[in-house]
Amino acid sequence: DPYAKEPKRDPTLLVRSEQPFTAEPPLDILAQQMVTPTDLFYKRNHLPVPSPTETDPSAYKVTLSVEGQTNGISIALSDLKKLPKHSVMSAVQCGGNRRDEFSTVKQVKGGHWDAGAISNAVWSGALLIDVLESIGVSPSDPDIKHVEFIGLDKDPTTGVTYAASVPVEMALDPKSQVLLAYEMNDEELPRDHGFPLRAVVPGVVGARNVKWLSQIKFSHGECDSHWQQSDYKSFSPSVDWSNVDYSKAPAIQEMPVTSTVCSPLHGASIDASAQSVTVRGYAYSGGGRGIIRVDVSADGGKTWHDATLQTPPDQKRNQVYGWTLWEVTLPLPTQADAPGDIEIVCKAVDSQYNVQPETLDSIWNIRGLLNNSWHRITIHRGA
Ligand code: MTE
Ligand code: MO
Repeated sequence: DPYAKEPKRDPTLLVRSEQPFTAEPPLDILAQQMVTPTDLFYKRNHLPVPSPTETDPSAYKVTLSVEGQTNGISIALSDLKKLPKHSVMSAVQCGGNRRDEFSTVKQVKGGHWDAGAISNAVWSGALLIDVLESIGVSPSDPDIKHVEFIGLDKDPTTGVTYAASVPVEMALDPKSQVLLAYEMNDEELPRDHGFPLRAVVPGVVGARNVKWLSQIKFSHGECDSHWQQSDYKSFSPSVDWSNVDYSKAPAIQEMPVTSTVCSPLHGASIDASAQSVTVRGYAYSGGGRGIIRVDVSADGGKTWHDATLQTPPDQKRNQVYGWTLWEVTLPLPTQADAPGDIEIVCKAVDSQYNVQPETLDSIWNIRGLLNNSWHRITIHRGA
């Protein structure tokens, strides 16, 4: 049984799949802290977690190669740890976060996700650019266009390994702070998050943050894995499984601006006489774009209230990789105007004034990816 040696997990997590393991934290807990406690960080494995023998840190190494240049140079984990330790706060978000909402429009294919397939952590490790310098590899050849990250986790039937790539100019830009991370929130990486080493690509969709990292390849072409070529791409709402052409869409990298109401929870009841409610949530945008505003409405978007933002500390403009938490005391419509259910809506604005689309059906796509439409929840006035 390839799943016999899976790690223990926190029972607070809402499990979306047991094998491979996929789980998200309850939203009201998720938005309580800037840094998500490691046990509660969402988990998305496509394959069994590699065994402790395969990931023995004393023998662990990662191989680097440049297409047309080297046969590969291996660096031991212990040597990576001798390089300067760099830390970056970065949210990781799955491209399928908020997938379940799409099914209210039309069925989508993919695992279940509410809005908790995102979490925020401080990652520490060696900068990819420092690693290259330390071994004297410089992929300056203009034909090198991509960096492939290859994991150790294997499909038990096909033997296929998880892998993904990012554009090379982004990976080598010092502002990107691409890390070979061996720590998460100041502790060694847990098994579910890639122990003992993972790629952290700040500002980029979860799928490229390859866990159990074993090889890095500088290549002419993009990674040819299923997850790069035939998944994690989005299409027009009119494209269906009979006419989809995966070669026509680019792989998702930076994700669009999004926000979510995390508390109260959808379906919660409030006091019948309440005149306001405290609403909290997260907001995030990819590519290092910070959040400059979150608007919240209790009347379907006729009137909006500015939330107070808690932005990630010490991050420079266009290098804002952590998420933003927000909170607002939202005045409620009178009982005469809204006697029963109240809909709460939020939308965020990022530093480049990108905004979220209002409707879900306008961005519907077959795999249910990139749902950044206005987030809506309903609460009830108590009896
Ligand atoms: N890396 C490996 N080796 N195997 C995987 O299945 N899943 C990817 C990415 N890296 C995956 C991986 C996906 S789709 C996501 S969303 C993130 O890891 C999830 O990271 P987390 O489990 O640390 O939250
Ligand atoms: Mo993902």
